[in-house]
Amino acid sequence: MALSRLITLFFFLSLAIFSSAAPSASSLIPSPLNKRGGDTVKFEVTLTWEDHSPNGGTPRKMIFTNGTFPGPPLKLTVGDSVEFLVHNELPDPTTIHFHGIVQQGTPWSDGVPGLTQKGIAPGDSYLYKWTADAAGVYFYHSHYRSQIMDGLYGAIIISPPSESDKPFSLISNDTAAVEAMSEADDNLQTIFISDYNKYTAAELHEQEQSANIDFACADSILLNGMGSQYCLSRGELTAYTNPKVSALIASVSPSQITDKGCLPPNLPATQGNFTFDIDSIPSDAYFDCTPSSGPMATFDVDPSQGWAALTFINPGGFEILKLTIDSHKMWVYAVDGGYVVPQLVDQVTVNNGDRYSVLIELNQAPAQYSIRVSNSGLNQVISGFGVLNYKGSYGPASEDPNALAGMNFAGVNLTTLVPFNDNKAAPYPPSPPAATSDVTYKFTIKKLGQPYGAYDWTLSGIDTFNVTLEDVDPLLYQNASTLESTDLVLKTNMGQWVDLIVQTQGPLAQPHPMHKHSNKAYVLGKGTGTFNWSTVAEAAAVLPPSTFNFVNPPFRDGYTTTPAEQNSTWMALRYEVVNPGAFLFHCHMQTHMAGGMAVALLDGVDEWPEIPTEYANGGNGVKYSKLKKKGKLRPTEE
Ligand SMILES: *[C@@H]1O[C@H](CO)[C@@H](O)[C@H](O)[C@H]1NC(C)=O
Ligand SMILES: *[C@@H]1O[C@H](CO)[C@@H](O)[C@H](O)[C@H]1NC(C)=O
Ligand SMILES: *[C@@H]1O[C@H](CO)[C@@H](O)[C@H](O)[C@H]1NC(C)=O
Ligand SMILES: *[C@@H]1O[C@H](CO)[C@@H](O)[C@H](O)[C@H]1NC(C)=O
Ligand SMILES: *[C@@H]1O[C@H](CO)[C@@H](O)[C@H](O)[C@H]1NC(C)=O
Ligand SMILES: *[C@@H]1O[C@H](CO)[C@@H](O)[C@H](O)[C@H]1NC(C)=O
Ligand SMILES: *[C@@H]1O[C@H](CO)[C@@H](O)[C@H](O)[C@H]1NC(C)=O
Ligand SMILES: *[C@@H]1O[C@H](CO)[C@@H](O)[C@H](O)[C@H]1NC(C)=O
Ligand SMILES: [Cu+2]
Repeated sequence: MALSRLITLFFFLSLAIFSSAAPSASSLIPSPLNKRGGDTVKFEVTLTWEDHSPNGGTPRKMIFTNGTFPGPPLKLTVGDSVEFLVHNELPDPTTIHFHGIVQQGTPWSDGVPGLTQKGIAPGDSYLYKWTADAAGVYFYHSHYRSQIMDGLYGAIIISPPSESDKPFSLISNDTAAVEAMSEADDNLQTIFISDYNKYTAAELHEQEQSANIDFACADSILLNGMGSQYCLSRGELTAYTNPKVSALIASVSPSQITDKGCLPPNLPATQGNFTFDIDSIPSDAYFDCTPSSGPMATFDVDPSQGWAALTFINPGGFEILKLTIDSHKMWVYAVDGGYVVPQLVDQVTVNNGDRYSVLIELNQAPAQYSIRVSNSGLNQVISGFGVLNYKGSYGPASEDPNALAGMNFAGVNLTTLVPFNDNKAAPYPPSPPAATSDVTYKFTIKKLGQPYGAYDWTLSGIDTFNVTLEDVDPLLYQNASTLESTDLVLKTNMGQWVDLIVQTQGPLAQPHPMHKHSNKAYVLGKGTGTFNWSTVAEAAAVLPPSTFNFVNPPFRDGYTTTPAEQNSTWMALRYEVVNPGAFLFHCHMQTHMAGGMAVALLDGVDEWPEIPTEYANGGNGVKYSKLKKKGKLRPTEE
């Protein structure tokens, strides 16, 4: 039945390819806004609350950024100074975070409510100012509650200076090919891959509270805001049920995944020891599946160029996604914006918040190839699709798509696939960490447990970073030397090397895509069991040498914990304190972040920054004189 399913899916694909409803990705990307480096580049966007249906189903309210979802890309060159002015015409407060941007010397522009600013009230504006320090692909997104799930995100592409060191000669000795790869990188296309729900972020949070569940069931997987809702037959769902899931659902009746392909939410094995009230939520939140057909994202590539570059970004609410491209291998050459020693793979997993840049050799027949994006977690059987469209294409790639597909709708591999190995993502050029650290902080990810809800999480192992902390006076604006250190507010000094040990708690724990604001951290190592040592040095003295990599470890801003299937797991990160300010360290699953899985790192408390007058006292970054002229912005008190 997998075969018939694929053929049916292929039929959907073909329909969408030939329907005029499918816009091409390039038509969504405005012409470059800037091409020179070292300039001040100004962006101005308005956020509005619109009726929209990205998957052809019932429209819902979504956030449009300047009239589009996803928002317009910001194209920059290393060295540019950015001014990003946002007008909030939403019914709720918001903030904008520039994900992966270090904010060196501009911590007040990091966009985290309660840490670096207050929420931008409806009707107000805010001016973010920062420098494009490093090349790569980043993205901007809402950082207020779990508001990303309402659609506030857009790409940031920072081009390197013209003569920069790229890793493409590690892929080929042919100078023409290396040139073509560099050209492809300069013209990369970004692809947001994301889960989508017909309910708003606030509605989903209410459902979590009323049913007492940690929500994890989507309607669609979108590519650049386009997709469909697919509903499988019961036979297909049964065939696609992972054996591990079968064991988990044996205790509920009926013992099956839902029509939407989801693990039922009332499972103590996955949710913990809670009392659920699943009848209190709409039946289509988890159970009923209503098929709908929306546009399919198409990515045009020109085989005469030899190579094409794509960067996948996952801004999604809770689903970690893996992808394959029919008939094509991918050279992964950048992770989280930083070049890596390239790996030739068939499959890439993109955790929430992460970016993976791949080069594809355009050496196949000129046709249309499916980009398959599938949930990688056990929580749901679901996929979304896009099209890689060769210029001069004769149509869908083959009469027998099964010959081309790497994985099925459930994400199960149909051939032996080489997946990208995150643990071997060596930075290019190499940039090793310090051999030892100055301070170690330990965290334990778990639910708080009763009397709290099944959606309340802790990262510190003690307290939840309650969303009400988003509404207090920003930590950055306080005197760091008098601020109390707690399990949720940790202090470091300038120049220190800091180790963050993140532990998950077995017997069953899902992977958590952690994200650190400001500068990147090294992933030194991961392990199973309790991290019983007080430092990495102590652990390294005892554990096998292969446990840690002090030579060329991954250097990135997203770090996903190893799932626990029995024992607990741990992950050791190391970073250097280079940028004083208040920065969040948190899970990028929006449900988990809104559930409190976060801590604040007060970096460089010994060189705590002085706040510019235009941001102080509740200011919004706009100088008073300018405002008076425009007459439209809230003035800064001076
Ligand atoms: C948003 O729209 C305004 C008005 O059309 C335009 O001036 C501005 O450049 C747009 N911003 C971006 C980032 O495209
Ligand atoms: C480049 O050529 C050298 C010498 O023949 C060979 O060892 C190496 O594997 C080649 N590199 C690539 C990327 O093909
Ligand atoms: C589950 O919670 C109840 C309290 O509501 C408690 O009596 C029971 O011991 C708990 N069970 C487990 C396995 O922790
Ligand atoms: C799927 O991948 C696994 C691990 O690489 C491999 O053992 C298995 O044979 C593959 N399945 C198929 C159908 O090729
Ligand atoms: C978060 O704060 C609110 C308001 O103070 C409180 O009602 C709620 O219990 C808190 N949640 C947790 C998990 O502490
Ligand atoms: C911060 O607090 C310390 C200790 O009370 C004090 O010495 C210092 O002057 C304060 N700094 C500022 C900028 O107010
Ligand atoms: C860690 O310590 C705990 C409690 O002392 C112990 O039960 C466990 O076996 C230890 N684990 C390892 C890997 O040493
Ligand atoms: C789990 O921990 C126990 C005790 O520390 C150990 O004997 C066992 O090998 C571990 N299992 C796994 C899968 O790591
Ligand atoms: Cu998480």
